[in-house]
Amino acid sequence: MIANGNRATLWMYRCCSNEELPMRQAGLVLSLLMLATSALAHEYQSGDITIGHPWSRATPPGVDKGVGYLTLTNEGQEPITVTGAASPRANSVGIHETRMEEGMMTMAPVSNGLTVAPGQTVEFKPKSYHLMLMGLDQPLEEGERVPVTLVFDGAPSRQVELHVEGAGGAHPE
Ligand SMILES: [Cu+2]
Repeated sequence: MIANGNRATLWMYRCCSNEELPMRQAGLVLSLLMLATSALAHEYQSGDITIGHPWSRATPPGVDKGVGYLTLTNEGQEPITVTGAASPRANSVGIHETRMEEGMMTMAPVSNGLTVAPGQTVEFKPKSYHLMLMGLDQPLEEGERVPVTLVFDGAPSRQVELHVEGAGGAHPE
């Protein structure tokens, strides 16, 4: 963002194109997937945080970035912050936010983590917050379970499994 504008733009484009491209096909299969994903609903508990339905999308050949979506619900009395994530399948896992700026879809890393207030739920979902798996060792395939460890301030770290849905997959929102 500071000195190397061109590189930052390219990187953002590649990252975003991976996240947003499959959305174009999502409408056709949405109703089918709503049936499918309801059968796969799964959640995890870590301290006062509940991690709901972690999922991802299959990645096309030659793309080494994948996404992760889930919900975080804070059932406690104190704020809980997700400060980072890691996966054995990726070189690194970032917390990103996609948003509209001047009619363009852009995305940026969330620095200093994402805080969930007591009683609140934060959704990681398409066109919003997401985990970005960077440097995948191999493509994510539909039906696969991808382990991701979430690191919290205010709750113990927790390993969850992303259920990989089809490339056009969209979770009912
Ligand atoms: Cu991203």
